[in-house]
Amino acid sequence: MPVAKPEASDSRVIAHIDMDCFYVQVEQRKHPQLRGLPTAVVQYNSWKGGGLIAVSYEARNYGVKRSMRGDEAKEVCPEIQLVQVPVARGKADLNTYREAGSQVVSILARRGRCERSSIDEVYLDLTDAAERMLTETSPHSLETIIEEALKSHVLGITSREDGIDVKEKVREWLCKSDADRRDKLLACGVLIVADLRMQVLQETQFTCSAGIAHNKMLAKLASAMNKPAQQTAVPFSSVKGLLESFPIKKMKQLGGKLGSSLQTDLGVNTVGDLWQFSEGKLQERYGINTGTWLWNIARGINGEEVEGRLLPKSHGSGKTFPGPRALKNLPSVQHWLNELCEELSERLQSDLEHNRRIARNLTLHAHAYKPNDSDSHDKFPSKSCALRYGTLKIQEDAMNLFQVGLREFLDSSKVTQGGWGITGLSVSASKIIAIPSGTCSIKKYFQGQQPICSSSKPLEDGYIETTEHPSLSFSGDEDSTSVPIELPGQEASMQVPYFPCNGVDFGQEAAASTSGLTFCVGRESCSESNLVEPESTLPEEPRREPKTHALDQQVRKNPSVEKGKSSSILDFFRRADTNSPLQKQDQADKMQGRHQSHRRGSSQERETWHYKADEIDPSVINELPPEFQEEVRDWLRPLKRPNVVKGGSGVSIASFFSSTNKP
Ligand code: TTP
Repeated sequence: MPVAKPEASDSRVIAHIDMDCFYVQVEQRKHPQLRGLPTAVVQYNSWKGGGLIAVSYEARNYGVKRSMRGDEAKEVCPEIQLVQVPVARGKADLNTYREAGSQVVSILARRGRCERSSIDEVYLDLTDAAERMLTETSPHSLETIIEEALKSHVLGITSREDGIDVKEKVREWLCKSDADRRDKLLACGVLIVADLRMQVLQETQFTCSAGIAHNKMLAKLASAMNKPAQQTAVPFSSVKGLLESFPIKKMKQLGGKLGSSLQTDLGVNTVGDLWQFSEGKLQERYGINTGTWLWNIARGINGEEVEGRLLPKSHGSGKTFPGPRALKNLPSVQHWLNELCEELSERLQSDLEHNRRIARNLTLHAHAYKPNDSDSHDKFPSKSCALRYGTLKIQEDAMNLFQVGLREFLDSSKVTQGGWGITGLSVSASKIIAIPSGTCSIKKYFQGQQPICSSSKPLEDGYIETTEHPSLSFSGDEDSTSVPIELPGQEASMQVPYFPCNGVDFGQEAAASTSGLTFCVGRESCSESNLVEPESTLPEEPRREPKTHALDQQVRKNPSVEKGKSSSILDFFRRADTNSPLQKQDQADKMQGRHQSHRRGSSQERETWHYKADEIDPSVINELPPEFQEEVRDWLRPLKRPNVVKGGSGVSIASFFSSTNKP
């Protein structure tokens, strides 16, 4: 029987942390009276008491399951507390849960490279921290080991039959001075994770479970083995025992067709069953890559790195329309797409403001059926295009994508003939990148702002056909598109009514965007009335209440700005850059002939540049003439970030988790 070949990665220490019944815990923190009670979070829809999406462990003890509806849960557990998931725009609003997840991530990231893999799951690479601990304070030299670490499950070392001796066995294993180096490192990982979990509990009031192993795959398997509020370690010597009887379909990426093929074609039901097949045989059957991958995972070999990523890889907003709620016409699709895009746009804006990140790709996914068509198993094709910032643009592009997908799905242009239904819609923003901070020249920064224009025209049948569109390239493959970026903020100069200005006015614009700077050069004084753009021709600004912003306050405190000194700064930029974004925008508008009606009147009177203060690298300010440097530095003063909420004082994680609610 083949044995796992030791690899360099065997000496890594990887942890997978998974929050326990996460949404329930978030709700219980909000409503402390629910702590310890059987509780479930339900989707807002009220049919049969709503669908359960998270179930507390107390409720699980009564037999309540996630697949149940609220009414069913009440039957098996009459005292269950059902909490509705927050709703916004007619759909579940997950922001509270996302923020709670971020709070946890910020704590876990203290000890090693951290990858946020879902709303409530994180991988940590603790190799460096474990090596440091082994050198400086090796477990065998410690006088006391924290209680939480002693309660760990160590596969192959502890078992239920061990009874009260378990902690002693764990202590021995943790402190074994002649252990294999890999086990010593793992023992350090166990101590570090126990400590981190205690910190999470104390600072957030949330419990979590963890797996500690030599790679991501094993750590993930282990974290689910003992829940809630416990941790499980997988020493190298226990890998074989863990995998031997592990159901093949429960392995990551084997829940679908590949796993089914292994079962039906090769008679493989557990990971151990795979051991009889050579790598060559598996390659012959499934191709070189998949064959090797299967051979490796059967032996617990997985070299996948923990990516250093604290923020999500993408943003998405979706909604399902089951049964009779299916969307059956374009106006209803448009309505819901607008809602989803508005949410997506808000999240993109927040990501930009808080994390200086922009997304470059917009994708539309849908689930659809064709009741009048015998071939109703066709999938609605996902469609992608370059992401343009601004709620209206995202809405417009998403609708275009939907219509392209629908045509393909229906395989004709009979979109108006009905006979289709949409049971799920989602929009997502991906290919997220950090805004480069090393702008090598402030002039280059300003020159780099390229406007990108789009056009679409209504067709006679009432649908939008995308015309030549430099930023729209349709593709079913999210990763295949390489597109120009329309930087956020470019549309903003056309979004809100301008205030009269003679020099610089930051009032309304800065208030509308938490980090926006508008440079407004007056050629002659402007009146408010001729600066307000007709709503019908303008892209829409996300609906926000104007608020006073640090930048705004700063400008008000700095009379030199109001006296028009900044128009000289702009003169400086304009002299330096005859190909300014403003001029490019004008040229683009002329070429496109768009917004003529509202721009004609205003562009003769003033020009507007809009930049995100956050995007300007402070180091380039030295390139400005000295008289402007201080002023610009003031504008770019960092904004305050909210503090992490602290709370909770549990001493032991298990003692925090009620165990008195068994039926
Ligand atoms: P999970 O981690 O799958 O589950 P959980 O945290 O509720 O419970 P466990 O202790 O067993 O890990 O999901 C995390 C959250 O994601 C969950 O609290 C609610 C939400 N969720 C859904 O909204 N729909 C779903 O289908 C699933 C699986 C989760």
